[in-house]
Amino acid sequence: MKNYTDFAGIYPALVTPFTPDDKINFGLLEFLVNDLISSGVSGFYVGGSTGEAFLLTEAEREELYGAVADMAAGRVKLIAHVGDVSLNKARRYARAAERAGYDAVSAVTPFYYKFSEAEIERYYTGIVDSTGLPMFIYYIPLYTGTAPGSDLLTRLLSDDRFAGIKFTASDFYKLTTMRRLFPDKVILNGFDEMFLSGLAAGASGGIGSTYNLAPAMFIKIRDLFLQNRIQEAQAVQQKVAQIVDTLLKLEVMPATKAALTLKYGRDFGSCRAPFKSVTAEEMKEIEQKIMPLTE
Ligand code: MN9
Repeated sequence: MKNYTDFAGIYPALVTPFTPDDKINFGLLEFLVNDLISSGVSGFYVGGSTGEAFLLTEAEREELYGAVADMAAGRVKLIAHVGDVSLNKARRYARAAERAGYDAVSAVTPFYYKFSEAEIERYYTGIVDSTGLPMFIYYIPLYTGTAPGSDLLTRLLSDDRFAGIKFTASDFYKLTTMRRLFPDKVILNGFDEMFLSGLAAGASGGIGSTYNLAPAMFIKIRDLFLQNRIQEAQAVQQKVAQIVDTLLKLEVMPATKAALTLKYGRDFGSCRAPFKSVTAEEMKEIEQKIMPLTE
């Protein structure tokens, strides 16, 4: 079995900043990428839920992969999220990521239609057949409405081309089982507010939206966990949970961008419609409740 443990680590699910005229703000993205790399992140998860993948055009999504690869310039690992409801589109995105020099791809399960597990299997094997890149299954039943069972996950992960799972769920029993069955694969925790719990269940790191804003807190939680300093890790995790409380209350995607705008004093823009815009009053709430907690 191929060993993927060098993918362990901390990966911001990169936001996609937009200009006031709704174009990708590549200048600001480069600034963010550089700042996060200097904070010590292990890599980036590009074009995921947080990156508003499904609100980008096909051309924008492919351009984004190439742009982030140029910005990162080999300094950190890169995982491209290539998931789509269409297998053919997902394959095209995967090929674009491979051309851009990515280390791995990842994909949500195909959504909207009630695809059978056989169809989901066809989708994942279809994507991995289209490139030489390893795959991280993006397990996020809350958004896709689909929770591939342990049997399907086991079948997929038994294939050497599967590197692991981006596990965005609180079913830590399942995470524990996958960890036991596949010690050489990498499970990356998805819910930031439960990061430490994910590590305790066997995750080797995480991918998250809040990492854009407070990368050091996640690096610290993982370092403390690895040093068995659990109470100190819990204290940082408690602060993260409070940050996420406010982000969830105000809506995670728009509120995360608004917090970045406050943090850097540069305009990350709104999320694309139909996402809401953050009001001045909500901005104040972010400033008062989130910013003092970030480290
Ligand atoms: O990438 C993110 N999940 C989604 C992972 O965007 C669906 C998380 O970082 C959450 O945004 C965060 C808040 O629930 O944990």
